[in-house]
Amino acid sequence: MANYEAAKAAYALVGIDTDKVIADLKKVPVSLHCWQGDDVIGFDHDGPLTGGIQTTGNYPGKARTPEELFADMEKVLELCPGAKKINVHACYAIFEEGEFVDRDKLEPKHFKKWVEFAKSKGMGLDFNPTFFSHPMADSGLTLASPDENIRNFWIEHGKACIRISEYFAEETGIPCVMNIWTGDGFKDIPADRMGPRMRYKESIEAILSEPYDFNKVKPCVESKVFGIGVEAYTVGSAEFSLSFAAEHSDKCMPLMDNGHYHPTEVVSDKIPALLCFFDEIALHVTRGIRWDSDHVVVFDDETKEIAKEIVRNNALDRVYIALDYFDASINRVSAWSTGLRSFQKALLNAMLTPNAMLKELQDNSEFTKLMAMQEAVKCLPFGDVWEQYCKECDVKGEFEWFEEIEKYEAEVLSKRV
Ligand code: RNT
Ligand code: ZN
Repeated sequence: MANYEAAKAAYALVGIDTDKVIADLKKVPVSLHCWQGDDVIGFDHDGPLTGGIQTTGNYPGKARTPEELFADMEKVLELCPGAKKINVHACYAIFEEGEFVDRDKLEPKHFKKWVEFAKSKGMGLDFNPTFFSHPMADSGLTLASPDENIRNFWIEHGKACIRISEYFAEETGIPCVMNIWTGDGFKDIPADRMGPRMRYKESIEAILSEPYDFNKVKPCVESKVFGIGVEAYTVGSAEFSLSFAAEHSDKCMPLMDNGHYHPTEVVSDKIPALLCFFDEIALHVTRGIRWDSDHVVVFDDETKEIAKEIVRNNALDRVYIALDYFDASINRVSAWSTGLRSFQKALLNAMLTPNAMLKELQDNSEFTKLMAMQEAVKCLPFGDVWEQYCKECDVKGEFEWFEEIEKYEAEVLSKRV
């Protein structure tokens, strides 16, 4: 408490009201991806994860059933401060005993348990059609396939997902972001790069022809540079996806995943570029080490910079923030919580930055002082405000929450054999 009072005074000197920042941050939703809990497997198939993405590691205790996944997510929610949404993938459909329908036939009722879970916590839901880990995706092409049957199957899946997204929005009263990502591409040099892209364009347009209210359902297209086994060519490249979203900005938006660019490109710089043209954009926050490795998000420089670009451009209500990482080599509940807590820290750090003062220095070309002040800001007592934020959110502090993980592992996860 004394620490917080001292921190509050230190921030007041640079014009920041820490009480207001804490109150404001409590309202910013971050979407928590359900797929960290079971290595992106889901409940509708027995096969492996495909589509150019991979989890590595074999840490014991992964969730095998909806009940286990819900229990694990509940633990994460309890350990992390701030407002949350839950991000569900279509392969996490929950069927009745003995029931099964394929992805093109999914209905809202298959996600009723997700709605109940979200409603019980006052949270919204986001959604994703699953265009991978399925026999109809085995050729490496789904919406871009030259085979009309395959394309139509996946178009029907996309349309079903729009209906499910609308159901989520209506049930929770909170808009549902529905992200379209496929791993469509080729391992080696293609003979035709444009044909698949034209088919992809028409297929996504066909999905978006399903009627929906854009105030409730927010479809996005996620671009990518390459995937494992799909190194030479990706249909939904950056230029393709951005152009698609621009041409259809009345009914969809672009989604940037910060693992999906060349290693020296940064999404933090792309956020303000896109905000000049799009009313709303969406993000997948991840941490790529050398490639789109989807390591757990930590409180590192680029994560901080991403949050800063959202906050200092006053775009907290224009950027839909979702997490997207999966580590199977460590305790999954801890991985989940570390990532969410880290992004919360990045948001808090951005909101505690004297952005107006720094901007003025830039606009006045006072670059020497700007550098000195940016370094000085790094020494403000951020940690004390973070502890206060956790306390106000009824969540354990930085050196306490891990005890809960150890307890949960001993009592719950280790018994899953
Ligand atoms: C893959 C994309 C995509 C997936 C999820 C599971 O590279 O980032 O968003 O991670 O759909
Ligand atoms: Zn992603």
